Amino acid sequence: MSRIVTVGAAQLGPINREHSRAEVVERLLVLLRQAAQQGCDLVVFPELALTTFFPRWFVQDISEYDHYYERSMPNAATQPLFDEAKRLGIGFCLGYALLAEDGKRWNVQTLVDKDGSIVATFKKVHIPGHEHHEPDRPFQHAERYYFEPSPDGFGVWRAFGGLFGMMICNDRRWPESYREMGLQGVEMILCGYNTPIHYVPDPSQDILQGFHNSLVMQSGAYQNGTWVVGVAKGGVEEGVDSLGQSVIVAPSGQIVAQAFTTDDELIVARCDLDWCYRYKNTLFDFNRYRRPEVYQRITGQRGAVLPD
Ligand code: CDV
Repeated sequence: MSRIVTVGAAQLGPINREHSRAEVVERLLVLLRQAAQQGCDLVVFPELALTTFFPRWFVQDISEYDHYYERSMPNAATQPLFDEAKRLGIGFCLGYALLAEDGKRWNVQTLVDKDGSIVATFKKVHIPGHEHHEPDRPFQHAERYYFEPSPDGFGVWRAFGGLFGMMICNDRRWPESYREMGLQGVEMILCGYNTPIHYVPDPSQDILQGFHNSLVMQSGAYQNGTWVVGVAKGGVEEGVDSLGQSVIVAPSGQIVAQAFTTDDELIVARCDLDWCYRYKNTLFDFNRYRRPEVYQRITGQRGAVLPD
């Protein structure tokens, strides 16, 4: 038996602050059409795929940056993407900043089915960086100023003939993200990211960015018997160099496709969702082997508590 979902990871190169939504959507359409030509059922775009990664700058009055947020999805700027995807019969997953009606600000990804209907909108759970201006940094990572952490956690939804989950960028570094979805039977996790190469709090990690990127997604895939699709916005954006290396990872933990540029680039893989059960039904048979009764610290405490 096999259930094939052909997925495209549509990596983007830089988006600068002067690029309009229309210009960006035109780039997304090019990638969407390439994906359709290559037989994709679904194409995944990066985190904050409609704008530059604006948390690299701090503004005292947050409303000055309201133009970087969407008020609804779809909207006038993204309707052409929804229309073309529906015409081509291809689903997509799109990351963007959302300013909700109640004034809350979220970093989200929306999963859209082949008929143009919205499957789900996921809000980023782990918000990295800092809350306040840190003038000594060469660039800011003020995501904790611009976004709230999701109170909803990690859902899994039925779509494309399988079980789909989402996470956004920093979420991919945390084993809890994958396991929360693994415990709902996830078969494919979609993850957009923007990862600056230079990690200001500890530059010794700069050279390891690519290694850490694949390390976490490969282990998360394997330990939960799931496909993982990681999609970058890479390249030098407004002077900040960001990681490319978008990947499609099999439930074995093997990388089956990887981007080799840091620009707009589509990578494609035919993913058999039934391959997940080689892992879910054997080594990672959760029901048989997990020991939740001895894992209570995982939800009971946040930071490490050292022994006496
Ligand atoms: N956009 C991100 O979440 N970036 C983080 C950086 C700050 C480390 C990441 O985990 O890649």
